[in-house]
Formats: sequence, C-alpha cells, structure tokens
Amino acid sequence: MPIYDLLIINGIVVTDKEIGEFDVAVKGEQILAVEPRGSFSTREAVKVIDAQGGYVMPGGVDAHVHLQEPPMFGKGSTADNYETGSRSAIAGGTTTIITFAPQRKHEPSLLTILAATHAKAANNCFTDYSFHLLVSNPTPTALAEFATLRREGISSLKIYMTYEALQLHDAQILDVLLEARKNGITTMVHAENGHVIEWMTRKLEEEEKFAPKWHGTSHPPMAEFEATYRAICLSEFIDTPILIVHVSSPVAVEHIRAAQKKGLPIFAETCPQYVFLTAADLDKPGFEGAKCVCAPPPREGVADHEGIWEGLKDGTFTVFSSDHCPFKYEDREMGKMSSITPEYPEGRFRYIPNGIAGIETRLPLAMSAERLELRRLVQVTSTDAAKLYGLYPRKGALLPGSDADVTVWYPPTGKDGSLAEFELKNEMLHHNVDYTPFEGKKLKQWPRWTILRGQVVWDREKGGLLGEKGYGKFIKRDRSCLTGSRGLGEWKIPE
Ligand code: DUC
Ligand code: ZN
Repeated sequence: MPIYDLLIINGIVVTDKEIGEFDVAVKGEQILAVEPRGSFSTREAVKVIDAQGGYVMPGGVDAHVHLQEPPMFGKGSTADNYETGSRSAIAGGTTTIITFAPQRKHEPSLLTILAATHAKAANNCFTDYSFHLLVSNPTPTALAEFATLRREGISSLKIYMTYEALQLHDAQILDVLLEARKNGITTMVHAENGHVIEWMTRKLEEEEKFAPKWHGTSHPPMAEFEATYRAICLSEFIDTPILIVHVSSPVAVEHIRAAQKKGLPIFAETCPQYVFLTAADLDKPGFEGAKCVCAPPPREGVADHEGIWEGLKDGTFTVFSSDHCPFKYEDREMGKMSSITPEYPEGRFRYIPNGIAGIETRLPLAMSAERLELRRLVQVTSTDAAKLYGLYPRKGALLPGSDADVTVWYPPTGKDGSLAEFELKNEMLHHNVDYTPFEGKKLKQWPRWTILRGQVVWDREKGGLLGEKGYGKFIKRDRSCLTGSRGLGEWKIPE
C-alpha cells in the first residue's frame, strides 16, 4: 500500500518564509510533509512529479475576480462565467479565487444574492472559490444580514465610492464599516471619487472628447488619492480594517503607507495593469485603446510603475490580484464595442465597460518580471491573500494539513540559469475573451503543473487542462488573521 498519493521531488520549494531544496509529499487532498530533498522514497508513491529544479509554490490565490456579473461598470456584462474564468485561472497557476456576489441598488437582501451566486458557481468551477459580498444598498435589512453572512463563511465585502450603479455616500460607508466591525468582516473599498469622475467626463464631452484615451483623463489620480484618504479616515473613525483595492497611483500609496505607519489596519491591493500598462495603451489607434479601459486607469508611465513596485517590495501592498473583469472587444451588445453607436462611430468612453481580463496572466507576468524576491511574490500572490481573507493555513501554504494546492514552474533552460523568452498571445489563454490587454508582452515563465487538492489539474506538456469542471468547491472562510481592531479609534462603539 503506497504511503503517498503524490510526491513532488527535485524542486526548489518557495513559501512566504523559506526557499530551498525540499520534496513535497501529498496524501489524499492534503500536504502530508515537506522535507529536505531525497527524504521520501518514490517507490512508496502512487504518482511522482519530477520538478527538475523548477520552483514549487503554494497555488495562487486571486482574491479579486469578477465573473458572470450583470452590467455595472458601463454597458456590458462580464464575458467569463464560473466555468471559463476558473478554467483560465487553473492554466495560469491559480487554485483559489474569490469572486463577487453583487447586490444592485434595487435589491434589499444580501442573502438572496449569496444564494444566487452559489447557484452560478456550483458544479461549474475548476478552482476552489469563495465570494465577497458587493454591497450597494446597505439598508437595515442588508446590514442585519452581516452576522448570517459570517456564519455562511463570508468574511469580507466590497463597497464602491464611484459608479452610479454602486456608489455609496459617506454615511452609508460608515453604516457598512460599523456593521462590518461588529461582525469581524473586512471591507474592501474601491476608492475613486465618483463625483470628480462624472464632472471630468462632462467637461471632456463638452469638448467633444469621446475616444477611449479620455477615459484615463476622466479618472485623475486626484480622484483616487482623495477617496483613498477619505476611506482611511472613515476606517480610522470606526476603528475597523479596510483594504483599498486596485491601487494605481503612487500618491495613493503614500496615504496608505502613512496610515500603516500610524498603526492603522489599512491594507492595500494592486494589480498587473498598474505595473505593466500605461496611458499610452489607452491611446492606441482607432478604438483599440478600449481594450485597456479599466478603473482606475493605467497611469502615465515608468515613474508610476516604480511607485507601485516599491509598495509591493516594502510591504505596503498586502496582495497582488488580477481584478479580472473581462469584456469581449468585438461584442457590440455586451463588450467594449457596445459603446459604439451610429451617432458615436468611434465609441463614447463613458459607456465602455470598465475592466480587463487577467486571471491567467497574473502569475506568469509577476514571475517573468523578476522584480520581486520570490518569497515576497508568494506572499502577495497567495499566502497573504489567504491570511487576509480567512483562508489560511488551508490555502496559501505548504504546511502539513494544508490543502495540496501547488504550482510548479519550469526550471531554467540556459546554462547561466536563464529562461527562454516567449511572447504572450491571446490564443494561449483559456478565458472566453477575444483579446488580452497584455498581448505581445515578453514572458519567461508559465506554470508547468498546477495541482488542486492533490489532483494534477494542469499539465502544460501533457494534455494541458486536466482538471474537471465541478471539482472546485466552495470554501467557507474564517475572519481575517491579519486584521484586528486596535481599540484606539476616536469614537468608541457602544457595546
Ligand atoms: N474596475 C474595473 O476596471 N473593472 C471592474 C470594477 C472596477 O472597479
Ligand atoms: Zn473596483
């Protein structure tokens, strides 16, 4: 009777804390042990993966994913459903995703939304998954449901300071933060000032500026850093943790860093689009710039990217997520081209659905950039996402008893330890989108194998996608293990 169901040997194991020559033993769906190279007998294993010197990491955790959502960010609906989005994740080395269960302004109950989102995901996922509740209508009914959400394994929610369909005013934000605090829920905040964006959009339209590139102008860094600072102040007042999502501007990073230095529980996320795309990508010929319309928009250039990399290196950012929010380019009903009408043949940026695909390219881009020390890369792409959102140590770790979720990368091929470069093309990807905003980027890495709860679900050399739709399951989450109230807020909440 074999002792191990799977052995991963000859790899360089990288976790948030360690890097070294270790072998990984898996029994059933869990990690049994991680021991120095050569510790396990391959004759005692049902299956052996020889990593041949490649990196072996905890499977990616992508905590910012929009799938199968109705129109909310402009005209269109997201192109990926739970099947195609999670399929794409697996092929890019991500084994757990947290998507959004979106409440719209006319909907009173969050529990109804949660049930509807479960129905969309059930039996359709290639990855394990959970949901953040997206709260756009914090009525007394909705707020009273937070306690039940926690019992249902939901320990985070998201709110917006922009988008007409979703925007909360400050008193509503305080309502949400207070209830979140009482229930041990972490609040994610889309921090852009929606009134500034609407004012800018109106001014640009008065000057007949409708092309995609004006989307960037309509979302100035000021709209982001004002809202970021305001969100920090509201969080400090209620004394409860928040995470600022998809930070794009170094000035917003400065506000976050200063708040963290004060000891406030302010967490932050950034995404590949803010280190790999720039405003020039919005200014491509014709309507092409629409392919990179997302919010906040890609910023001016290298100096902005450097400010974001610095925050990733020094720990200001807790997570590096994709904000996968895919819209097809050519689709005139639901995609980017839905903003083109006979009256506006070159489109109208105000109606271009905001969002880009990136669930599959997040880890390969991060690995290929070689900008982050590898333990730090594991932290921001897996371990700290799991910690922040109450999945650790089941996810984001290679500890005995953790789920055996593993990504194995290619070993160096060159004599000097280098890797061959190749060009990213949309045809390599597994999403349901007709383009990638990162087309043509030079990559050096791609996951060789992805393993989810002990099963090889991606083998790039032999069969590609091996996982089955429906193997991915809902994971109940606990409260965050990174956040906690300092109990030092200006305003003490009556018990
Ligand atoms: N930004 C995007 O680009 N898409 C979805 C939502 C968001 O905030
Ligand atoms: Zn957002």
